[in-house]
Amino acid sequence: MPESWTRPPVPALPGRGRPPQLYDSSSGGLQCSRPDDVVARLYVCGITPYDATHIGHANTYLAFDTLQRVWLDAGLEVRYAQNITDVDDPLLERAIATGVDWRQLADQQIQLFRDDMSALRILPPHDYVAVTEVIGEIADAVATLLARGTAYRVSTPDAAGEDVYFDIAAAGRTSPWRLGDESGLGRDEMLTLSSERGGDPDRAGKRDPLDPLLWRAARGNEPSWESVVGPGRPGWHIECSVIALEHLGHDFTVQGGGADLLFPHHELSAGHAAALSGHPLARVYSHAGLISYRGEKMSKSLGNLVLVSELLERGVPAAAVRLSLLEHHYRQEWEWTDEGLRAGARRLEAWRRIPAASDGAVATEVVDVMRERLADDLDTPGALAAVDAAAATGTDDPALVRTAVDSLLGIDLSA
Ligand code: 5CA
Ligand code: ZN
Repeated sequence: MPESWTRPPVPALPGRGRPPQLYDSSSGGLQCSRPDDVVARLYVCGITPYDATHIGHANTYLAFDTLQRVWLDAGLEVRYAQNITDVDDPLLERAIATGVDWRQLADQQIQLFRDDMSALRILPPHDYVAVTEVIGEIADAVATLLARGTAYRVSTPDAAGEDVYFDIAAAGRTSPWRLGDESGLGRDEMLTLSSERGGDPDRAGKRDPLDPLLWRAARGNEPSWESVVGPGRPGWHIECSVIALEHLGHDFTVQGGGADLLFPHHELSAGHAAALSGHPLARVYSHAGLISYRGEKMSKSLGNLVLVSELLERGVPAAAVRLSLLEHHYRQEWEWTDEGLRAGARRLEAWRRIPAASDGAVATEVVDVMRERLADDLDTPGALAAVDAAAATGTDDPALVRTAVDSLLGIDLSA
């Protein structure tokens, strides 16, 4: 397993917060994220390693970092798993377009991502799993789905091999999962999103245009592995189902990612997992809003990227980047601006000088408000406002406020 990255210390606060209510895409409302036992289990979809780490990526991982901090403050333990999509079409296409070996590109970008996550003091996953490490396990899962009749083979266009597809209708009959339960989307919207986001609704020979690829038979110069289902490589959604089930089990507490993953990726990885385990994948399906830049979603394909590493190279403090993201609620969709970054830097300076004032804000009350706001669907703007007020009036215990800022918001004001 690749190393994840440096774990920042999380200081304990006096007293205890509570597990947050979280917006759940599946039920369309708030759900309590309290696990049945003392361990909260979290899976967040990791990067496809090229064009890392842009501000959109950072915002999504920061949202689930905040969730973990609130869980820890509630006295829970956290088990956190994340994948790396280190073999997939977009990565291979980028490697070819730039004349770089795909493995080298992936390794270099994974290292950059780790360094950026460390600098931003994002809590690392306990299990950080690259797809290329678990090809055998994924092929076994595809073989199981074939044996159960929830997958089928389709000849490749040159008839030299067979791809394997997931049978959505069969899975809907034989598992607790139903297409649409997570995203709530209608079929037409699903078809549009499927073709925009890596699916192939027009592929001939499929039982349903929405059936997703589980295994891509070896072709030409593409990387491929020998396996129980023939030579090839995994489809996209199955990697997250297999890695999540292996490291977290089924019915885990929260499945997370950016809102662009709601459909098809999260809906279908939940479908694969349910067809394999007979149980729902997770309790809560949580999605962070997408960040845009210059009028469009920040994305690799559009090329309108603001990279964390470039900001850090320019001398911007990582804590200022963090604050400029936390100023927005994690589900909000918003546009990155230089002014927003400057506001984060100003706030950081003000927070570093929170004055002692016996008639100022009562620090224990500041902590209570921060806890209350974060328990309400991770309302970071509300938590920031409580600290802003203390910074403006001073507080009877600046050290306690600084500890709360470190523990709950991940910002070390002494640094
Ligand atoms: N490897 C897959 C997930 S299995 C993937 O989506 N990789 S990614 O590199 O494209 O994105 C990594 C994470 O950042 C995902 O959770 C994705 O939803 C999120 N993300 C990507 N673009 C943005 C954006 N503009 N704003 C917020 N989050 C984003
Ligand atoms: Zn994923």
